[in-house]
Amino acid sequence: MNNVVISGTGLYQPPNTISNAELVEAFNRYADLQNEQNAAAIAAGERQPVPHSSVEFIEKASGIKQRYVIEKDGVLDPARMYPRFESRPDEQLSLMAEIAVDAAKKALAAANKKPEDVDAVLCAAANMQRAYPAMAIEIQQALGAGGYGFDMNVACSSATFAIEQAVNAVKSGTANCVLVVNPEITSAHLEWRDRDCHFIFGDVCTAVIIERADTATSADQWEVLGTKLATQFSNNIRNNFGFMNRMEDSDPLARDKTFMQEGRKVFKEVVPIAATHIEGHLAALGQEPTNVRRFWLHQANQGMNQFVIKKLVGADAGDDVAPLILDEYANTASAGSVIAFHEHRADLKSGDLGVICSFGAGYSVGSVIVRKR
Ligand code: CO8
Repeated sequence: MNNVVISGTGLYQPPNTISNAELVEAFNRYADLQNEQNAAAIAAGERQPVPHSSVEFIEKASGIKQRYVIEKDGVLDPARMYPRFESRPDEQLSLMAEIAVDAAKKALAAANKKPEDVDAVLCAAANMQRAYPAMAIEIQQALGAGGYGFDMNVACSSATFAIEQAVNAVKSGTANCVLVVNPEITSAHLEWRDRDCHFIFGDVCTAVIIERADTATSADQWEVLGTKLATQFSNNIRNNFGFMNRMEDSDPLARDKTFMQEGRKVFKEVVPIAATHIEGHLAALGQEPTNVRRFWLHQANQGMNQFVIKKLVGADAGDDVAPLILDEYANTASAGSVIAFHEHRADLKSGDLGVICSFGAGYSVGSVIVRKR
């Protein structure tokens, strides 16, 4: 069995930001427009008016202050309220592959690796742009990597679940160097017209290089001590968009064809699942939560992360223990914990222990325990 390290990470950051103020302003214009158009039905009590959103609510309930998006104008157009993407010819790189290639090149440079050193590409994200051919194979070709590639989806836990596949492949010797990419174009599957969730998500792509410890040459290496995955079925986060919709004669624009959640139930149910999972994983490796120098947690809600850390170490989570990136990026589905790891690890010292942990739809939870070399 080979020892395995994470030897580099990369981040694609979209060119546009939307502040809460801009988002709320556009949403409230949309609400006013709807209410004007439906004034008679509202006055007759046949329809409820669309209520206004508020910056104060968003910041207090979630901790999110802004989000990055690939396309901004369509989202902020009250007559549209979703991004504008142009369809591309089959010969052109798809949008998911394009942002993944950008993040992958940065991760390869950080890991001191060439594309031809990579012998597996895993494209792991909460939604895929198409069914086939796999985006991972498109990315493999665009980079000039070897070996094989495949797509996989475990919603918000896609990145940690892919890291486990990569770690096992390298450990067993079926691959030497694996690229995991997480292109999350969440703006395309968020319902921007729903006040309860319009503020939640942002676009981004992360990339991680996982390789044999004896081939790693980068200055910043993280030994993977263990990975642990778990799932438990729940309908509380759901999206019914899929290839069967047409055959079912269901409306492709119906509310259930984009992200839906029972946010409060998710909050309550997922916090104990995540805390128990991390504690169990650390215990299996003979470690206590208080031995962990840093937790890079899933970035869905500031309060959720505070509760998870309180359950684990019995204290409030400062940024030094569990850094937050969701104020800047919002929830980026599977990429959130990887962005936190990417941006908040430079100050750790050799021997320091860290936990990367995702949790979300499924339910799913995945943890990766690492030690700085
Ligand atoms: N402005 C003003 N008021 C609002 C707004 C708003 N924008 N939204 C809701 N309100 C109101 C509600 O109507 C409600 O009013 P009332 O009390 O009169 O009924 C009140 O505010 C409170 O509403 P909530 O109970 O919904 O508020 P919460 O405090 O629960 O906060 C959150 C809502 C922020 C959504 C919170 O519940 C949360 O973050 N929960 C956890 C969610 C989570 O972790 N989800 C994981 C999802 S991500 C994932 O797994 C990946 C999925 C795949 C990716 C999909 C990409 C698109």
